[in-house]
Amino acid sequence: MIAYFCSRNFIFYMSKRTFTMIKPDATGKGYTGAILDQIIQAGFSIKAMKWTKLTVEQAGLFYDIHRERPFFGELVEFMSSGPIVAAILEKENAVADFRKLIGATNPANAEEGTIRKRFAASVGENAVHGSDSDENAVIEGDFFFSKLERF
Ligand code: 3AN
Repeated sequence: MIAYFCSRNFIFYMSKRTFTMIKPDATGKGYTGAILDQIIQAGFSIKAMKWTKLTVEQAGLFYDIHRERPFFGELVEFMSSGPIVAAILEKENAVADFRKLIGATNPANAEEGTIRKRFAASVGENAVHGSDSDENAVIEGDFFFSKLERF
């Protein structure tokens, strides 16, 4: 993590890492290679990666923050319906730059050329996950990877 100092003596932090998953819709349609290629071409380097499948319980734990939302059941069912690729990615300004690369949650609102615009079908099945904060990037990376599995 890098500390940046601005003129009014505020200190803020910009993490170099984010966490992503390629979701079951995208792995099932054979988009994994193309999505990884777009991520790497955008300047992210892979610091940890695994191909795995979540149980309903594991998907529920990962998305615990959304437990009260109306789409929670649908979300955990979908996220445990097939294989996913989980990865820790590194780049300057990783969280914000990756959110930009993937596009809006609803692919219908995503900018042209973003991963969700290219590969996602709907707001529920939207091809990729990207952490929404530095703090969640650490929590989500720790959910999937031990110290031995990352560098
Ligand atoms: P994002 O993944 O863009 O950060 P969140 O955090 O609002 O979006 O939602 C987490 C996940 O929940 C989304 N990636 C999507 O799969 C699912 N989701 C969000 N909104 C809906 C919805 N209205 N209906 C179904 N699933 C949704």
